[in-house]
Amino acid sequence: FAWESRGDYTDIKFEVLDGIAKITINRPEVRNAFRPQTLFELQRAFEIVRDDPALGVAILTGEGSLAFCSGGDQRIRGNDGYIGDDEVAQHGIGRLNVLDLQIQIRRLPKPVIAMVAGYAIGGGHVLHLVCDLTIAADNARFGQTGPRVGSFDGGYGAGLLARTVGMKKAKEIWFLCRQYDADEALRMGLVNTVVPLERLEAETVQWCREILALSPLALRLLKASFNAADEGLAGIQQLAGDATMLFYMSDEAQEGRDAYLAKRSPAFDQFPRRP
Ligand code: 1HA
Repeated sequence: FAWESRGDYTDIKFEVLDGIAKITINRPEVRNAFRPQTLFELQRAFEIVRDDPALGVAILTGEGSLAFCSGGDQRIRGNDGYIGDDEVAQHGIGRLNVLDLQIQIRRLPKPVIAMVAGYAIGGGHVLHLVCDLTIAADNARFGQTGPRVGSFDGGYGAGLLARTVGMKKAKEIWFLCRQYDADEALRMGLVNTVVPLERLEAETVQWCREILALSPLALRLLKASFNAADEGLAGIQQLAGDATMLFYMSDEAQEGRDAYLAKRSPAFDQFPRRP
């Protein structure tokens, strides 16, 4: 595929093609483990995906075929989080900023597909989990390691996993820290499909193209609806925000605005009180 590179990043690659954004974690020497900088760059890229009306779907992936992402870079894990080289880190303060990225992916009003070759492990496993769909290569391996390395993600990592594969299986995954191959992941509903490694990108792009042929607003409202109950008031806020956007597009809402600006009483009588 003729991906067109966008922006200037050190830890990721951001590319686009015909309405598809491809965001690649680019630290293959550590199985695409992330550091704070990686996550800041991912957030910047996803912000662009959200804001660019020409982009309708995003792929999140890892560089190379050995790993999607192996979670937090344990070499720079301090005693309170992951320590980068930014201003905050100069004070010896660590971050857990993958949590911000998780929320951003969940809230992004466009579908996000995890394209997984090799390991999706630890915090990297949670990243595929928060994506809307996951397409796995036949060499993919999934698992959590938290209790082995002294960590846990009791938020989406635990709760969303239980909603995805069921409570018993989610507890097994977290309590035993085993690895699961692509077929096992497919059987437990953790991924949408499994394809030969050499077909991974072609298949993922095909799924993206099918999505791009569909109504953007319908997809947006569906994603918000799927997530709303689990997000509590923030989920209701997102859905209600979409309702507000649609309402703004109506004559009725525009009458309210126009009347205010014209300093006259709004003429809402012309609009039906619907059953
Ligand atoms: O739980 C959280 C959080 C929870 C709440 C809030 C925020 C959180 C943020 C992060 C996390 C976490 O991600 S905790 C979990 C951290 N990750 C892990 O425990 C996975 C560690 N890695 C592995 O288990 C394995 O490397 C692997 C199964 C992914 C791949 O195994 P493989 O193919 O045998 O390769 P391996 O030789 O182990 O790794 C290749 C190189 O990459 C090694 O470096 P080298 O010896 O060549 O110098 C290895 O050390 C490095 N590497 C791999 N993963 C990481 C890593 N280096 C740093 N951090 C890593 N995560």
